[in-house]
Formats: sequence, C-alpha cells, structure tokens
Amino acid sequence: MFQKILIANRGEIALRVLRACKELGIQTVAVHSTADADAMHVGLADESVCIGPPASRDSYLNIHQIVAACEITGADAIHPGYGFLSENAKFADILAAHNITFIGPSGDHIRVMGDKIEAKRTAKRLGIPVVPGSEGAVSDEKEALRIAAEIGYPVIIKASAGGGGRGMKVARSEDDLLVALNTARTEAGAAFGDDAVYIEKYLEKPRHIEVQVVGDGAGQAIHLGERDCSLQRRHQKVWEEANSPALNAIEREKIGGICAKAVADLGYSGAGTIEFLYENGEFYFIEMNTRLQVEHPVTEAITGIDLVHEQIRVASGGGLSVTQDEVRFEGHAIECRINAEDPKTFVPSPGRITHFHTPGGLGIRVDSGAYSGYKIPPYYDSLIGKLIVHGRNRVECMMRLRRALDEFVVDGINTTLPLFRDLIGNIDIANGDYDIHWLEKYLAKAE
Ligand code: MV4
Repeated sequence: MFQKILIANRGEIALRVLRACKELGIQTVAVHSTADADAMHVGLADESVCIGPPASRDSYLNIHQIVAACEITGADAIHPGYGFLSENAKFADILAAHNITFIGPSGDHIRVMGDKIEAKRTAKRLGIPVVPGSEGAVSDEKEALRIAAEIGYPVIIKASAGGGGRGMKVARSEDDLLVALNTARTEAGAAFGDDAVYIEKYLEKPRHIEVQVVGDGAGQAIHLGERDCSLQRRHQKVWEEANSPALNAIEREKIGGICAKAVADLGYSGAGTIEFLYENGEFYFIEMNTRLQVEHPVTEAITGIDLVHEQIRVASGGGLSVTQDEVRFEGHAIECRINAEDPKTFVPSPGRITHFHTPGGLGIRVDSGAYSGYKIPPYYDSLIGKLIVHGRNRVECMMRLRRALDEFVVDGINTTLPLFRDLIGNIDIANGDYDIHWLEKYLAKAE
C-alpha cells in the first residue's frame, strides 16, 4: 500500500480523495494555487505545497510543478481527481517514468479512449453495442453521403478529438450533410489540431446512461450498475441518479455484464465509465471516461462501495475488494450539483459565502469544500458542492431530497439550489420521465 498520496486537484473532489486516504491510513499532500491557500482540503492535509498562480495552466495543469511537489514531499502516488490532468495520457506516462504511481489507468488506455474513433472501434471489438455509423474516420463527401444513405437521416458528424459534446453537427438531409461535414472538419482542425471526423445515426430522444466499472489491471473487472445523467444543460450534468428510472434488473445485469467483461479483456486498471445513449430499449456506446466522475457518489450510495478506496487498492496492486457476486444494488440515490451560479441564467457567482448550512439526517451526504466565510475564487468551475440523497426506493429518496433542499442554506452568493427546489415538484421528474433534452426545454419554457 502507498505511504503518501499527492492529490492533484482542488475543491470538493480533493476533499473526497483526502477522506479516502485518511481512512486507509495514507499520508496526504495537498497542492494548491495561490488562490486556494484557504481551501478546506489544504487545511486538512498532512502537508501542502503551493504550485503556482491562480490560472489552471500555471498550477493544477502544471506537470513540472506537480512532479516537483511529489519529489519534495516523497509521495509515492498521485490521485488526479476529475478534470485537470485526470485524462492526460502524457501525465500518466511521465509519472510512470518517475516511478510515481498514477492512480488511474495506463497512459495507453487513456490515449485509446481519448480518441473517440479509436474508443468506438475498441468498444465494438470488445462486444459493446455501438451507434450505427462509419467504421472509423470518413475521408470525403462521397463516403459520407454513402454511409448516411445506408444508416438513414438524421445523422451526426463528430470530431474524433472531441467528446463531451464538443465538435458535433447534426444533418437531416444530403445538403445539410455536406455543410455539416465541412464545418465539423474545419472546427475540429482549429480546436483540436486533428480534423478526423466520423458519422453516426442521430438519436432524437435518448437518455444518457453510463455504466460504472472498475478493473484490477490483471484481467478482473466488476460493474457497479448505471447512472442516469440525462438531466443536463449545455453538456453540464445537473442531476444524476442511480438506478436509472428507465432500466430493470435484467437490463442492468445484461449491459453491466457486457461492460465488465470488456474492461476485463482490455486489462484496464482503475475506475472507468462507459457512456451510452439509451433509446427504445437499446444501448449505444458513445464514449468511455477513464477517470473518477463527479457523480460517483450515487453509485457509492446504492452499492456501499467506496470507489476511491477501490482506485487506491487496484493502483497499489491490492486488487478489488469485492467480486461481482458480492455487489448488491440497494435502494435509490440522487445527486444535485450545487453550482455557484444564477439559477436562471447560470452566470457564475463567485464571492464570499456568508453563511453555509448543510442538511443532515438519514440518507443525506454533502460533499463540499465550502464553509461559512469561504470565498469562492473566480478562476475555476462553479461546482461548490454536491447533495447526494439515498432512500430505500425512488419515492423515499425524493421525499428526503425535498426535505434536504429545504434545510440547505448558502448565503452571500447565488446557487443552483432554487432550480432543484423547482425540479423536485415537477411531474416528469417525479415519474423519472425525461430524456437528454428535457431540462433545456424546461428551462426555455420558464424564461
Ligand atoms: C449523440 C447524440 C445523438 N445521437 N450521438 C453529446 C455529448 C457527447 N458525449 C455525445 N453527445 C451526443 N451524441 C448520436 N449518435 C446526442 C448527444 C447529445 C447528448 C448526449 C448525452 C447527454 C447530453 C446530450 C445533449 C445533446 C446531445
């Protein structure tokens, strides 16, 4: 097991990782920018190192500074959290060359999944169902027209170097397709320095359902069920839940089993998420994330498994703590992302929190690095905390969530809490009846 872990992140996820390290008896090193000297996880860590000025590229993305902090403090491993360097293959390779363990998959696995064409090819080879479309990159207009005619319109053009919604264009006719292909290619070249694009059947009203997996890097892997992340705005998730209201236990076991086997066959190490679009009872692979995700606590709530413990265990060669047979799904969990933003316009609202009171009681978890008097810096993303609620079933979970939202007080800044207080009273939300476009339509109506 590791003696000392450096946490290469900030905010609520740095605190989340720190808590796991403390439980495992591992020493912690916090790294922080000058803007984050008063962050909660910095105060709680055994040691801390300032790695640069506020801008992320000079601090949390500064590989040299982070490796230096690791060597100065003698940390054996780095946990990257999410965002920042968490899916940077070069960072994983550099750490390997320095004999520092990257708590995550190999650089090669990160690289494969970062290239969306390569990821899809790999998924298909491993038996994961994919969206019908081109086999690899489309070379010219003639090929694009031929494939679109085969799969039928509408189609979507995606950038291989994109992902997370960047660089996509929908085409509903041949005329559209020629425009979409050229703009997608030009934009991809300019944004990513890689103009490879591919084509897929466009699904009109899918849900976004993702499967949590963990591999031990030695051919064993488990799945921890799915999360429904359909409620999003501009590709930012807002509300996530497990289980998905759309799936039954048979469907869960089937898609989960396919994902676990694929990850085992890949020899994948660490936590990962296989993202699908789900429509008319069918799953269609879109991407794989090779990191711990923001919404991982809903999976922890229904399985009782600490995903950061599992990440640390497998990275240190200790293997998974559970077999698939030991994984049980109990009850229902919902996560609300509390952002420092205007709840209507979503304009960021950094500044001082004058009063911060979190809800408690049975089934309530709040992951946040915020506190009364904390000043949210303007340089980073606006997530200030997550409210995760668990109940024996979805109805009980929603009752608790309503009560927890009532108790939550954040004064001094705007937050997205009022949005959740609205959503909890909505009939479609109560019924779990929503797709990836539901929230944006709801917000457009409220204007
Ligand atoms: C799609 C799609 C419809 N059909 N692919 C957006 C993010 C990226 N991960 C994939 N995305 C989509 N791919 C096909 N073939 C619709 C989306 C999409 C979306 C997906 C998940 C969650 C929210 C979304 C919002 C808009 C579009």
